[in-house]
Amino acid sequence: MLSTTAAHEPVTLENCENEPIHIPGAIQPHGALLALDGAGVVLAGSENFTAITGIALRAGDNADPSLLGEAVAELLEEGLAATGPWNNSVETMLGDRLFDVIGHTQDGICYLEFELRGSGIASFTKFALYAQRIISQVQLRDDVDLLLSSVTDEIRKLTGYDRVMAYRFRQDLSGEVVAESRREDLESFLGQRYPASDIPAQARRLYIQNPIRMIADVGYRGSRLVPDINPHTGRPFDLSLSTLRSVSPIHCEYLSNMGVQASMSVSIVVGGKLWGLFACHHMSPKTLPHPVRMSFQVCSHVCSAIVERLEANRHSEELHRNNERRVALVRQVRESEDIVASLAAPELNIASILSCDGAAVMLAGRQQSLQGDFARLAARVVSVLDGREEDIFQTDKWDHGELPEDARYCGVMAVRFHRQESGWILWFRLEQVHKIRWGGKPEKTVALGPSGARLTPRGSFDAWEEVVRGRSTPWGESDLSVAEKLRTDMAELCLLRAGEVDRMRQRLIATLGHDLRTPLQSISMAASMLSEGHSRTSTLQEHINYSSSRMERLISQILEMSRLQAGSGIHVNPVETDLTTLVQEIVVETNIAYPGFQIDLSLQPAVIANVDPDRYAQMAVNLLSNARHHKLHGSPVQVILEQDANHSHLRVLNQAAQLSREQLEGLFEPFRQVNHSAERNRTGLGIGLYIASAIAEAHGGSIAVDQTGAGLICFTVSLPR
Ligand code: BLA
Repeated sequence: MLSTTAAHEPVTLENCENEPIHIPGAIQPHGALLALDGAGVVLAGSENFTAITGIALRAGDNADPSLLGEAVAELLEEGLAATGPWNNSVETMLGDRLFDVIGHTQDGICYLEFELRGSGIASFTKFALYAQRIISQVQLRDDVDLLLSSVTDEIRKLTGYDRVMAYRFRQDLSGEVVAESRREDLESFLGQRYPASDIPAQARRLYIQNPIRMIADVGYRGSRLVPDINPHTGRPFDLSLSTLRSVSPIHCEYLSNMGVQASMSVSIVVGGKLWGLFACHHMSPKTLPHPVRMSFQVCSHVCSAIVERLEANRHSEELHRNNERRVALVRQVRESEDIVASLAAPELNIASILSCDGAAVMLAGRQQSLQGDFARLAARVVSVLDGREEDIFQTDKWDHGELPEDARYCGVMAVRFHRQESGWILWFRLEQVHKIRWGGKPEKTVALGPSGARLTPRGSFDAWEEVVRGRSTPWGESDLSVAEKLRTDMAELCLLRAGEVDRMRQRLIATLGHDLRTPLQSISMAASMLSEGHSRTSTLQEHINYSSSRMERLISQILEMSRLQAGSGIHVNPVETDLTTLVQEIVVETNIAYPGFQIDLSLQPAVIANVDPDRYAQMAVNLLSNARHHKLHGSPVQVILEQDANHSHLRVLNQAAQLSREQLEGLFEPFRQVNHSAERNRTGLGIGLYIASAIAEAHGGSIAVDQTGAGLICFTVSLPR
């Protein structure tokens, strides 16, 4: 065996991937090779060329048709005439022996490879029939694993290898034997894992260019190309597409450590990427004739196409399902003022759009968790991610280090949708302790191998079980795609809201200028009267108190408003509250503040619910204030409190001017009253109902308005108890 690295630095643990396997300068000796330039002049031939083919041709000779025989001469002529990439083959007798002559072009060089057809090969009709059967069978399968296992069975019948495996690459490029058909006396490799470095990157890349690799006898002595440098270019010959290419000696060593004498593999390419391999082993030397290899390749192609279809179907079904939920979630958020609360709403939320064991949303210092309390975990993750550039992050092995109780959540996916306000959506997955059956201990060792003191592939392939901790189920492509899309949607929504906030702010400033002027004027007037020694001090005091509390109310509404508009919502602290008493107190206070304002009460006794009492009071006050301003002159306001199994209902009714449906719907939008109410609400900004609806929403409840034909308008707040 030749060391393919003779002209290069020796292969070590570090440079395994640097071995230039495409330019070994030699071929396997079960065939012979000729490289010709565009004029049909021999650039190089394998040392064994004449011995194998009986044709006397050397570098520098013109490839005379009379020497090559008619069939090969025609093949060569076709190859030389080809303008683009070309390959073809013929079956021909050279002397008294049957050959497959396989031609291809690369970099303007025409390569002819002569493979001796062994004796005792069954009729090719049989192989064609096998291939046909495999293809018709695989088309019926709708499950990738079943498909691969029936194909490995059939391929073993087709090719006669002792072991045929379907080897599937995982995300980390390690591989797993997912289907196997083997000679009965051989131990099974099914389910075993092999590290990525067993098939280094350049070897994987080569599979995309050239789907087949056959090693006829791992103990071979390679046959050199003479010369091994192209005299026209001064560069070695690129044998990437050759069928006889001499393979990596390290890999041969690996196979013989496994007890394997001959191997063959065919790539399974899905979506342009190397998805897996059919890998065959034989315990004695074995050459698979070119036509059978081609049947194998066709089967593998069909199989790849079906795997691609099945995977694409699965992927698109999953994506479709998750996307539908995502679209609904975004709609829900769009219709709500409170981004955080609506992303974490009870029914439809971030945890329902992809599979996870918990989720959290953070925005402007607010946090809400789903399926557990993730406040601390989320804060920690975000503190790490906030400093980074990227807006999307995922891992299946987050190391929580000093937070042992959180360490179980090692799957983290995070998307940032708001940079300034640190808006993040996070999903968590629990640790999945699992076992991997490695085909031998995955460490590489440096030892004295047949090719000297250097890295040797491991000598033992005894299955070795590794218990993997600190890992979750990895996030899949469709998880990532849904998360990415949600991020974009939310970022857009925030941008849109920012624009709205800007417009709102301008209107607010204009309104403020007007509304704050009145109480300010009263105060300064009262103050100047006081300083002039006015006698009715108590009335003036009252005046000042009234005006400054109005200002306070305006200012607190503005603050509330800007928080709501920033999307950070209203924060509530629910505690068990006696609503009957609370509403009663509010009504009494209102009566004191507005003598003559008639309120008819109908309160069900002992309505108890989990609410934030301050917020609830604020909401009730806003509703009463709205009723007071818009009721028809002289008509009373009715307040009803009742409950059913799950909800408390607060109703505020008053007789009012008939409103259109559109006006009714607009009542909860800020500033609407400013726009179309003739009689301006002179004490507020017209955002009382807007805030009331945000409070109801923050409690997980709702607010509704209705008007009967008789003009009776009814606001109903329903909160879960
Ligand atoms: C190539 N390694 C390969 C190939 C396979 C494997 C299938 C393709 C060639 C072939 O079909 O034989 C790996 N074979 C496996 C595995 C199983 C199997 C995992 O049967 C499991 C049952 N390999 C090493 C180390 C190096 C290495 C340490 O273990 C490098 C220092 C290299 N493997 C290596 C190289 C090739 C290879 C360079 C390409 C061989 C070539 O095409 O020249």
